[in-house]
Amino acid sequence: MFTKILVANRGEIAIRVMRAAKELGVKTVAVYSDVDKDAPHVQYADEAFPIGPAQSQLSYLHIPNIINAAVHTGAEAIHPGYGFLSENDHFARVCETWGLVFIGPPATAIQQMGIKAGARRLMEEAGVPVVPGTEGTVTDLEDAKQIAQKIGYPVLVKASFGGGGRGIRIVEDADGLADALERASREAQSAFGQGDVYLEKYLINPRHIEIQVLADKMGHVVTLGERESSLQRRRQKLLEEAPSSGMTPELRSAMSDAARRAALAVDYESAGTLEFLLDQSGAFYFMEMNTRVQVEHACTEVITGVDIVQEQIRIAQGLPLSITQEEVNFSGWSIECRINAEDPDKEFRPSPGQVTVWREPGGPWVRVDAAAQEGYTVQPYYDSLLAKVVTWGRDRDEAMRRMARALDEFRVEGVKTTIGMHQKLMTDEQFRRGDIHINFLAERFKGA
Ligand code: MV4
Repeated sequence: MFTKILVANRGEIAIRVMRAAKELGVKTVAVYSDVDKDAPHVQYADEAFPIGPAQSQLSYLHIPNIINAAVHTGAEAIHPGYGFLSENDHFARVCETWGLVFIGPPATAIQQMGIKAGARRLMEEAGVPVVPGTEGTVTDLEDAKQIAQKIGYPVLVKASFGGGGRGIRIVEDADGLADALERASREAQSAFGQGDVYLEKYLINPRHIEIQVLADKMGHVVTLGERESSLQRRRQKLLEEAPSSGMTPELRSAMSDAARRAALAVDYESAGTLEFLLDQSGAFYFMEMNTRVQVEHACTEVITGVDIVQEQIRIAQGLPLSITQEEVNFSGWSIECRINAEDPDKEFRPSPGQVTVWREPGGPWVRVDAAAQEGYTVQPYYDSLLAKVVTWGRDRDEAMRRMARALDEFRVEGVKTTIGMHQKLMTDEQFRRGDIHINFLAERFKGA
């Protein structure tokens, strides 16, 4: 085992990674920006090293400062968490150059999946269903028109370097195509420094279902079932669950097979997630692959008993997966609510400030991954996630009742949070029926 690893992140995920390391007997190094000197993740770590001023660009995203911290503290490996440098193939390579193990996939896999138009082609070649659309990027308006005509409107223009929903445009008819292509490309160029775009058929109210995979250096790939993450608002996921209420054993098996083929096609290692769209006819399509541990990984941990972060650390060391596919068992249901410091009365704008009261829920089958405490100041510089509340139940109904109880116990004062919105959701008839899709939350909470 490693003796010491550095966690290049902050907040709840930094603590989550350190907990995994601690159970494996591995020492941890936290890094912190000026405003995070006394943050919970710093207090949790065995040691801590400063990496610069508050702005992420100058600290948590500043590769030289992070490498310097690892070299100075004698860490052997770096776990990037999610966000920040987690899907930066250049960072993964720099780590290698310095003799540091990047706890994540090979740089080549990050890169291949990061180029969306290329990933589509790769997946198609690997026998993974993709949404009908262009083969590679669009360069010619006439070609684009022909393809759009063939697949049928509405179509989506997507940026090849986008992700998370940035650089996307819906086109209703042929008249809007030229303008959409030009705008999307310009937007992508300025946001990602790369203007390539491609076309896909626009699916109406699909569900968003993702498959968790683990892959080791020996070529073993294990799938841990699906999570449903349709409940999002403006590209921000708010609630996830596992399994999905829209799933059948046959569909799970088909999607898991596709996920396994996808991972093998890019020689994947570590934990990864295949994102699919499931349309109303029951057909599923590859959307993108997240080459990192995700916020909602906890849902899968709760119903499988597999510690996904520990597996990542083991895999990075060259150890085989601790479980085989046959040993993966699913038990019951899990729901995760993201508690963000956001104001529901102000269109969920971030609500930074000092937390004056903080009392976390507890009791049977309630997991709270958080990095706040009384007196903690929510910074405007970073993500607004304060805590994840994950409940387990023998079935979906029990998991939801338990979540309602847990949310009721949660006391946060000083900043506005999404707790109230989640409480409303727990009693929402349509949600309770599992009748959801990616536009459900926007429709349900119009303007609030
Ligand atoms: C789509 C789609 C419908 N049809 N692609 C949004 C995030 C980006 N990574 C891909 N996204 C979408 N791609 C086709 N062909 C709808 C979305 C989408 C979405 C997907 C998953 C979860 C939430 C979403 C919210 C709006 C749009």
